Amino acid sequence: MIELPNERKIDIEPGLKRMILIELIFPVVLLVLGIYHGMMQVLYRSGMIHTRKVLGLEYYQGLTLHGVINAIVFTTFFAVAFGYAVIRFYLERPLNMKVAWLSFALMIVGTLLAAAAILSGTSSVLYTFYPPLRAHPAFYVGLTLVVVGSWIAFFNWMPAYSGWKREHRGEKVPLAVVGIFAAFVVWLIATIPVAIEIIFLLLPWSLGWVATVNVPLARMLFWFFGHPLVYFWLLPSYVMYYTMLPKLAGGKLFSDFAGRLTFMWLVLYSAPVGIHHQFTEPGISSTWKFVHAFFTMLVAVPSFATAFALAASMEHGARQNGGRGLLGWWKKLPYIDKERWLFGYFFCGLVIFIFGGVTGIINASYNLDVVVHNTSWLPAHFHQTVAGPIFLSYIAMSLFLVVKLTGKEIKFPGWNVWVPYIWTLGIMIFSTGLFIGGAGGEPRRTNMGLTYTNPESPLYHADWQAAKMLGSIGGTIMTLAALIFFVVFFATLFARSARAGALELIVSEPFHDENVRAVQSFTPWLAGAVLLLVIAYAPPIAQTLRSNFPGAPPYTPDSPLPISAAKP
Ligand code: HAS
Repeated sequence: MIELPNERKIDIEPGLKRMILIELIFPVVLLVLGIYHGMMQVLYRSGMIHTRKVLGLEYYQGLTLHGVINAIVFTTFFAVAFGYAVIRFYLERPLNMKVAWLSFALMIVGTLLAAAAILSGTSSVLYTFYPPLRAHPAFYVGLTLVVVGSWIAFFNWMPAYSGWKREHRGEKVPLAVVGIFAAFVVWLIATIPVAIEIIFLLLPWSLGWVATVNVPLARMLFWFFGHPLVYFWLLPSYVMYYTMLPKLAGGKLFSDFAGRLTFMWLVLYSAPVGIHHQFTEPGISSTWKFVHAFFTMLVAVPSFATAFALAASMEHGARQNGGRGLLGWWKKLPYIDKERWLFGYFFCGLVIFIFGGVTGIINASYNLDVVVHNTSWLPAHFHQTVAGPIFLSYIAMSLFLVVKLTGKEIKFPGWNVWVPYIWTLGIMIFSTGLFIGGAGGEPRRTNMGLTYTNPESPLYHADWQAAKMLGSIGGTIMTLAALIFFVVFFATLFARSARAGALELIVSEPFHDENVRAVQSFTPWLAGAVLLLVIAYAPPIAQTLRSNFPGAPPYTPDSPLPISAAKP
């Protein structure tokens, strides 16, 4: 691989290098299983697989594994590993390795506990673990350990951050570090309510200490976590986009301020929006649904700003590469380039995100959401977000860091450059199918797939069949792209090192290096976030606590539902 100008490398402690590598490789290994179960979903829903058992797993069990591995384990491990790389690289200060290994151990033990609970068939509760679906206590304890482990990693970076600030008074903290801190501030805000949900509601219920659970309260606490969670996923991708994409395109970051504002804005607005997942939930008044819908529109603003800032940065790069004319410069970007292969992954993620973003705005509009809520429209939206920019940038950066840290050469570089394009083709076809089906009322999760596709069944829906087929074709293409990626990743991993490994990141210089003090400190944004959270959540939580909902006993989704019972 040739080196890009301004690529900087530093030698890091062998222990830290080893830990970052394991934190990158372990979730990619699990991802093989996660992607496999994604493929099984589309085949099952299309009616091509005529059994509810896949690899010995029931439908909801496989879906739980798919969601938990891809959306929770892979993302959290990557965010921590990438966080370590960014903090160590930019702040150039040693980190406490004992604390780092403690965080690592908790995350690994937590993952194994949750995996064992899912594989035992006792915890098919999906990645949202909504009650009245009840999991084995090991599932909740496992997820809690993963979260606590990631908190400890974040706390470990704080002394390095404050030490750097002390030594560099008056200087701006590097943009990438601000982005990683924003991600983990959002994560901390998000995980406190879900910790309360697990410790006070789900765990005692799962242990049998109480017979029923307060479902509306549990769901509200879950979405208090669930929406900031998506910005926790997005922020590391934005760090890559703002700090690496411009350089890969051949130019500079159009505006440093745009990046800082985006990160701070997401700290402010990521959390007071969770009720937009609950527009159809009884027991929450329309006032609070409106307040959360309003804040949701505000949380989309930095992504619009990002779209313009990144397009301008790419234009700058393309013009440096000789691009001319109003639109002619688009031809001068390194779309298929074995040296700047990261560009293709980042660019494809952005293209997918245009559609994921637009459909997010649709979901945020109450009247439109009631049409698509709980239909297959939703997985289409979230695959164009979490499986678009996030997945592509995370797998790309995992490969990039493995290559740099081990000093290996990428195997099959000619295949590697096509992965993001094949994935994009697949995801666009897949999502189109799911959008069409969802607009026609096709449910998002169902183990009744066979009956929907069987013309003999009273539940047969002729108008969903084309949509299901599109979903399966797209899903198969996505799996093909993932397979190629796995071949490249593991072949590279097992290859011989070509040189000594070092920590390297691509660093874009700013074109406009604005010095706006308002975006240089977390404190006012964090204070604003707490205030908005109190405004947005105190009244609806009080409302839910006052309401007299009966508690719910547990329900197991994979308990056999006789097909005949579905006859009208
Ligand atoms: Fe969402 C549901 C609203 C963003 C993930 N979302 C979900 C769920 C997930 C998810 C997982 O209001 C399902 C949860 C479940 O299981 O039930 N979402 C939004 C809004 C945004 C948004 C307003 N979502 C995300 C992101 C996610 C994510 C990001 C993952 C990381 N979402 C909702 C709502 C629901 C929902 C409702 C609940 C619905 C229901 O009924 O349950 C916004 O943040 C989106 C803003 C984004 C943009 C796009 C900017 C575009 C960019 C690309 C520029 C491209 C360039 C390339 C430069 C405005 C930055 C140019 C190239 C060319 C070729 C032109």
